[in-house]
Amino acid sequence: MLRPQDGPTRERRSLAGLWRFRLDAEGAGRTGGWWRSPLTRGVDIPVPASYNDIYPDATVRDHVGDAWYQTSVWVPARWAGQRIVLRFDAATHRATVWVNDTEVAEHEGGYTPFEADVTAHLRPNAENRVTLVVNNELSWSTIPPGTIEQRPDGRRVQRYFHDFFNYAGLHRPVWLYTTPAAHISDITVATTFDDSTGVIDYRVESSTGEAASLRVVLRDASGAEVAAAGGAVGTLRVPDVHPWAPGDGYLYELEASLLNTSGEVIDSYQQPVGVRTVDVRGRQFLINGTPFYFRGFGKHEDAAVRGKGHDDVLMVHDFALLEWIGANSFRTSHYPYAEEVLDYADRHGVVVIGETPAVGLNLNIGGGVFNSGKRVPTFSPDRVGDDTQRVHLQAIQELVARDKNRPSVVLWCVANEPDDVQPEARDYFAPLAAETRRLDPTRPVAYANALLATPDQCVITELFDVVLLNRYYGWYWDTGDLETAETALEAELRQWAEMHDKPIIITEYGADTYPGLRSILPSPWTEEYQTDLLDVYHRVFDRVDAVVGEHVWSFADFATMPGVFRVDGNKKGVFTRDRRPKTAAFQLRARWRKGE
Ligand code: GCB
Repeated sequence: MLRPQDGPTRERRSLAGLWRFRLDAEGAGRTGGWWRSPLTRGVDIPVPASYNDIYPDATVRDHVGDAWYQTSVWVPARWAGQRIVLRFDAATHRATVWVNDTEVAEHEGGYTPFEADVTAHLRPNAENRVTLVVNNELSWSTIPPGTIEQRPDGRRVQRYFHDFFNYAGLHRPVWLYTTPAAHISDITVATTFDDSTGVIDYRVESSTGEAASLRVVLRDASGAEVAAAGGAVGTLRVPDVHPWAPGDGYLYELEASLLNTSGEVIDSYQQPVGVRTVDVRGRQFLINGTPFYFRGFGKHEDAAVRGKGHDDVLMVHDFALLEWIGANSFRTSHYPYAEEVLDYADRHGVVVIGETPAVGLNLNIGGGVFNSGKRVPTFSPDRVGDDTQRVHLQAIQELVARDKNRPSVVLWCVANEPDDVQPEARDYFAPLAAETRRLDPTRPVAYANALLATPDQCVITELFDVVLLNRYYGWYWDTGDLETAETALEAELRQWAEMHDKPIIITEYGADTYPGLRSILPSPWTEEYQTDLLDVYHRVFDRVDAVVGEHVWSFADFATMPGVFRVDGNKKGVFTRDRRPKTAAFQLRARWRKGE
């Protein structure tokens, strides 16, 4: 699915702003037809944003069920005769959409875009009503999964197994955009090198099939044409190519044009292209044939008031902090991030591990904390089963479809900390790994492993290309004892390297830290304990060759569901939630920018 863009044949309009909003815990709107008339009894709600924290009202924050959004939009007369598309960059976790009185779209999954051709349902030169009902319930057949508890007073409470707040709503931009009736519908590029020549295989899909002809032109960053070709599928060669590389987000622009029989342009689309390769060789992770070492963080889309609402201000600030601290990469834990974030990473040479929303598929971990005692099976027909797998597969397909052309994305992470000890995990994950590779043969595939599955116990590592480890020695294990942590971590990493000849990226390590809490003695939650723990891990990483990356958990403090292990959220941030540095920020900066 192509993103909306302005151009000679296309126009887009953002529907950001204040919409009408009404909670509907009883589901009355679906039977009562709330899309048919103005939501008069609603309140104002900003789009994009999570709705949970906008009003100081626990019924809004903890709402479970449907929530209605409505706006009206003027469709200009000049759009008559164009194809008009309504696109939601995300609706968390599922939505149904109406334009005026007609249902136009339904979508499952909270972090990937969906759209509908609404040409037949909009009136040009008139106000049109757009209504959406978004539902935030998590169950065994959703990704991420969850369960709903009924309290004695009748309230429904959402439970889930992941460690971040279940924010919901319209987190990302909403667009109305036009294309010509005959239009380009998708573009796929894959890049390699032939010595210093960049080789770009492209495929352009259009609504006309073979009926019209296609032409592609590639321009460099100065706008100069460097290659051109005809046909829907082909190869462009760029002598003395300027590669896309970490720290050097050089992008070419591929212009695809759909031509009618007289050679006139019917539709055109500009697709940025970064020329780079990614390979896993032995224990190395190579970008453009050069070993790459990941320095950075697992992040969240999370901020006060906005929740998971995309905000350009915070996004640019976060990227500026990544640069300040010397990070070269991050993981979109634990869901695909807004496309604006990936655009920025592409343009600035920041490396990304793209993750699906498959988090919490492990009943032996609850809210980020390990359960003690007997193991509980996760994969079974009445828990994480076929329905979950089908939705998981859809989440992978939509993520790859969305981000396949992005040079910044170098690795797909299909799940975070699933139960990878239970034997049934293999049957669950084998088709998912295979399908990810089929959809995108150009990128390695991985999942993030939790400490419950050491290399001798894990049943799915063989299915994947890279070992991603989330490790909390000295925190959840051997709390307060960093000497034991150091020995245990090193022993385990060496075991991984011996048993699986694959690169290892530590995708999480860290300690909750209350800013301003200080201690001379090793004391969890203090700023010193966080820096001491990071030091321990860094010493070990530097001794184990197979480690090709370190992503601290987490970039910034973030909201979680309430819990006795959480003080106003998860405090493992190197920055606070409002992006002030803890002592660890300066320590990481010294390590990651050493020698500059
Ligand atoms: C993990 C999870 C992450 C949690 C973190 C923690 O292993 O992947 O989502 O937030 O631990 O802080 O417990």
